[in-house]
Amino acid sequence: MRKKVIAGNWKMNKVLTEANQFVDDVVNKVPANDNVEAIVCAPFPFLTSLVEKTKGTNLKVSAQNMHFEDNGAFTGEVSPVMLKDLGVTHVVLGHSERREYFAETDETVNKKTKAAFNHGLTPIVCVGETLEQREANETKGLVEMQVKKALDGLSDEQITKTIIAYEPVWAIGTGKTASSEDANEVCAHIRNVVKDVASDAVAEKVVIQYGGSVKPANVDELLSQSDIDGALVGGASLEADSFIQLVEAGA
Ligand code: G2H
Repeated sequence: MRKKVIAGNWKMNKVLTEANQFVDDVVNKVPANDNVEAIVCAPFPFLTSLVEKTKGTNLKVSAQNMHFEDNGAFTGEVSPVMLKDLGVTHVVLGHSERREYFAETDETVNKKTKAAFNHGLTPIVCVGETLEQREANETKGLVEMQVKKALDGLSDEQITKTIIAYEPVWAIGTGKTASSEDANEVCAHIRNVVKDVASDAVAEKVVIQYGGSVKPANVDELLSQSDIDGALVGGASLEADSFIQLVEAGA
């Protein structure tokens, strides 16, 4: 049985006091069982504090992006070495907002995924189609290409540990959720792609999340699907109560 991974992606929200308060509110409510893993994906300035607060608890802390180089003349960037040194465990890579506004490409996502593993970080790799691509019937082909490029050159062991988040761009922050059947169909397709590039055994183990307007009201239905192993949640992860409801749904 694959565990459910619930990750709250705060995006560019909160200030430090709010971030600290959120973790204080939820940290002891995360169920201590192997069925669910709970992660907060926080902005860089909060990571040190949140790692400190979550030490020895069941709540993990993720960054929302990083550069692929270890260090050097890259003004404004944050490296995997820095994240690992802080005690961060996960990093979101290739989110559609990074692809759209910050020129993230499949090539940089692949470099970052490799860099994450080189430094012992677990990547949460985001893929997904735009509305135009969905309407042109390109969803599966596009997602397949994104997954193949992101995982290119990784070992089977690394692919097993990668978390893949399927986030249809048209469902992000719009209140529109893919139907659970549609979301599951694409997640199942992603699992088949993993079979192709790795093996049946790897595909059976890899965690595939759905993201895009997930909330307490629709999470049960999404998580009940055969190939949806968790959720990457934006808006509904900002409030402590709502985040904990989502985590409990996965437990
Ligand atoms: C998709 C998701 C979190 P939201 O971006 O990554 O955000 O739940 O607000 O659609």
